[in-house]
Amino acid sequence: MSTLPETAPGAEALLDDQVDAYKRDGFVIIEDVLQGDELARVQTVFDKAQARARVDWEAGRARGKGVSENGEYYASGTWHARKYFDIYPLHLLEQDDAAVEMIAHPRLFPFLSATVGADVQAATIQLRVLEPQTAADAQEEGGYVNWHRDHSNDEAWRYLGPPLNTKVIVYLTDVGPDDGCTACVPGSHRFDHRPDHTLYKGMGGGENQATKVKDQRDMPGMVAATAKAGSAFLFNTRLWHTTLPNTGTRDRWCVLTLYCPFYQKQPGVTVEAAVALEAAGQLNTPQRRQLFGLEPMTGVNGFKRLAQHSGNDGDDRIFKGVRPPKLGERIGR
Ligand SMILES: O=C(O)CCC(=O)C(=O)O
Repeated sequence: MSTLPETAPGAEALLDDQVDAYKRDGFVIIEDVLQGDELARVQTVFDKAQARARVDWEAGRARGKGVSENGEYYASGTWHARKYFDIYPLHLLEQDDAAVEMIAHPRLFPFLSATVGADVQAATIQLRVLEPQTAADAQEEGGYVNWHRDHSNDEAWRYLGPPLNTKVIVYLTDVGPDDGCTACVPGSHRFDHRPDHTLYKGMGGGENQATKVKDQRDMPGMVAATAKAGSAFLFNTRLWHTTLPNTGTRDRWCVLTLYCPFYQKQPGVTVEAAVALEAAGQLNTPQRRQLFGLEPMTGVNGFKRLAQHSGNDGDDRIFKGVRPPKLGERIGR
């Protein structure tokens, strides 16, 4: 496990700068979240997990279907698609503690806490392999995902408080401008409208690319977020973003984790991972326990999970949707 000091010299000022940039631009890049041996360990287990998932993906693709026969990846809420596939998260996390640490990493946690809130936890965890495409394919279809924003329904949060969600993409391969690079429009999290995905190339389920007249790079104000392996792109999910074509020579590997407040429900795949990691004794720090959804670090759990519900209506925290005035404090009966 990494042992970064809780507050390294200058850490507070750096965090303030990052939060200011995030509010202004809608994203920040944190370099070298994973480095050295820690990065190598995560890359090694990612390679093993992707080799296993790839068999299903290729078999499905050969049959013209994107879903494995036993339905596992589909049923677990992950995806197989034409140009990329996702790995079932536990298949990575169970292999090496460094992968668990990546989700609750001390280089990410202060920022997540300062943006999403002190009760931040992980929602979706997607481990994605994006294949290279030919120049002709890139020309015709663009990158694997079109210009979009993930969420647009957090109006109240836009001006009044932290964003409901921060998404973090940790890259496990170097990503240059032609390697399936994520791109965004700085400040677009504050726009009232969405990007016009009918105009710009880039894949979106079932969309006809032939009618799209503009290249993804024609989007005004766009910047390409090139990154070294181990670095992370963290963004407000209202931010307009896309993925540019991967015309490089190798797969792009990344881990996309959506972070949310503790009161939100986690998807089944994350709960499955949390249960297995808890049984293996790996949720062994307050940060990990919170981020995997077991209990908030503040001690008292103001937002009990269904399994912890006493059956008493006065004990209900989830359905009333109430937040205590101060995290960790009980809500009055
Ligand atoms: O893979 C990427 O570069 C971006 C992924 C994305 O668009 C998303 O998670 O919403």
